[in-house]
Amino acid sequence: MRRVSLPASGVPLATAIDHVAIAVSDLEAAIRDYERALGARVAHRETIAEQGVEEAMIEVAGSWIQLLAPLGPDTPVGKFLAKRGPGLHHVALRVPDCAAAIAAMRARGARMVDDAPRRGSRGTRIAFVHPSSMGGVLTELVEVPRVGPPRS
Ligand code: KFV
Ligand code: CO
Repeated sequence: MRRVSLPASGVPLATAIDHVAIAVSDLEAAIRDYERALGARVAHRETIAEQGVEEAMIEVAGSWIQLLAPLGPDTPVGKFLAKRGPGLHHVALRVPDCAAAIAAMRARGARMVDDAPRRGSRGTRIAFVHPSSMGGVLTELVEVPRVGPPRS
């Protein structure tokens, strides 16, 4: 088992906004809209079957906009779209160590969706914090691998 040491209280957990995720029903149409509006190109595409999503990543100022389309209706993004329609789905905060960030947030009373890191896109380790602890915004913790494949 990995040993986890809690960041001291008062030490910020997050080092950057890793990405802001937008739920869309038509990924190709959303890519066209975003590329035209921002004058940017999609830098990375990936299907993450465990999370029931297909993503397209657009780099913005050292961070990403993550366009997310559901793989089916009975997935987190599929249910979100049925209930609320397209829009902001989650904010992702970059952390140095996902397991340590989960432990620290739990110790501070946050309601975690994930008790252990899961596989995210780009080889990341991720965990979700429930929107009820974060002002109604689903929040993702992202540990970017220090070695390994490039980000895009
Ligand atoms: N933002 C804010 N509120 C949300 C929400 C969201 N994205 N999704 C659901 N809710 C609210 C929903 O409106 C409802 O509120 C309550 O949560 C339960 O919704 O006031 P209300 O009406 O009670 P349900 O029943 O529709 O959903 P539930 O089955 O409870 O699941 C909610 C939740 C957050 C636990 C689920 O969506 C989840 O496990 N999400 C984490 C996984 C995920 O979202 N994966 C897709 C992204 S993958 C990704 O970003 C990756 C792979 N990556 O690398 O970045
Ligand atoms: Co995400």
